[in-house]
Amino acid sequence: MEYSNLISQLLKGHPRAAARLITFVENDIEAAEEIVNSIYEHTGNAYILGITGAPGTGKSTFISTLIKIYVEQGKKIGIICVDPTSPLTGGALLGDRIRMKQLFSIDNVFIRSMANRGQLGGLARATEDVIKILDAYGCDIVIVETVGVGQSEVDIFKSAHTVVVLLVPGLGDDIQAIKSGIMEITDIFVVNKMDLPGADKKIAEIQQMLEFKKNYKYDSKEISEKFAKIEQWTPEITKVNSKIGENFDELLGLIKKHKSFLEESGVISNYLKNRITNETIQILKYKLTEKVEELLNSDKEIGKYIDQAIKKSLDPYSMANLIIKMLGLEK
Ligand SMILES: Nc1nc2c(ncn2[C@@H]2O[C@H](COP(=O)(O)OP(=O)(O)OP(=O)(O)O)[C@@H](O)[C@H]2O)c(=O)[nH]1
Ligand SMILES: [Mg+2]
Repeated sequence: MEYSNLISQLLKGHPRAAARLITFVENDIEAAEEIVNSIYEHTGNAYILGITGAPGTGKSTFISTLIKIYVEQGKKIGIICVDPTSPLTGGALLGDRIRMKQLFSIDNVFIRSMANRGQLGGLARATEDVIKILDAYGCDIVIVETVGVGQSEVDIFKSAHTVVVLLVPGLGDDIQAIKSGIMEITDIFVVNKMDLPGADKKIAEIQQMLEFKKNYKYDSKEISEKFAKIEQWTPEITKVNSKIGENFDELLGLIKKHKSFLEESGVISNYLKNRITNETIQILKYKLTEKVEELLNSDKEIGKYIDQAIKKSLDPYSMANLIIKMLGLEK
């Protein structure tokens, strides 16, 4: 098999093999398929932390401090910086990467940036594959960092065991900046920059927001089934100073508490079910779209439908239903 050499190096913990395999899964879905097929049985050991926050809330500083503590504990860490808004790997992320790499030895910390450069099957699919590679590589913890915007993040965070959202003292703009879908899957709110005035006020604002949300968020059956964890877990709120590592003991305690909750409540099995379902949907969306596009470009029958649609004797919904029938997918 084409990738077997690289995969055996990956499983032995060679960072260059990890880097190369990641490039393959980002750029080539057939490669992704082959690679994931081979490494899948070696995954499932990493704890996945999703971290988000509006620009400037201190994500990079926070993550650096977190990595430092985990590395001191002897853990191997993978960091995936996802920027769904940037057409290219952003300068800021790249700067962070260089700074972080200077801070840590390459053996224990693996950092990778991903941006939305037309990845096949979407960013969530690619991120999920990169998580698997870092898992098989032997990372104890994989941190997925994103900026606080967009639906793709909600999809990305469906892979995370624990979702941490950073906010800062001051006006509530940062709360506004986080999409409501993210709020609903947040396990721990962290008010960063606790050294600045207003940290406790921000904590009170978050509490208030959660109270307000509690009244309607569980009404949505779809959401509660998708994220059963939110029914049983009340999001924790804490404050830290990422610059000097103040109050990180408490934060780490909360992450541990959430991990124990997942395991002891049995919600972990629901999490796994959701994660696998979500991932499969991402892959299917890509594969089915590809199949349909193939059909649209090659099949004469469909050419006729398109002509009919132009003449207004067939509408696009009816045409889509006909295509579903042609694919043998009708109920
Ligand atoms: N006072 C104070 N400043 C902090 C703290 N954490 C981070 N900062 C500062 O806040 C600024 C932004 O921090 P970053 O870590 O770059 O924030 P970020 O969220 O990664 O920013 P983007 O990558 O641009 O989205 C920097 O000047 C940090 O030094 C903190 O706990 N207290
Ligand atoms: Mg940053």
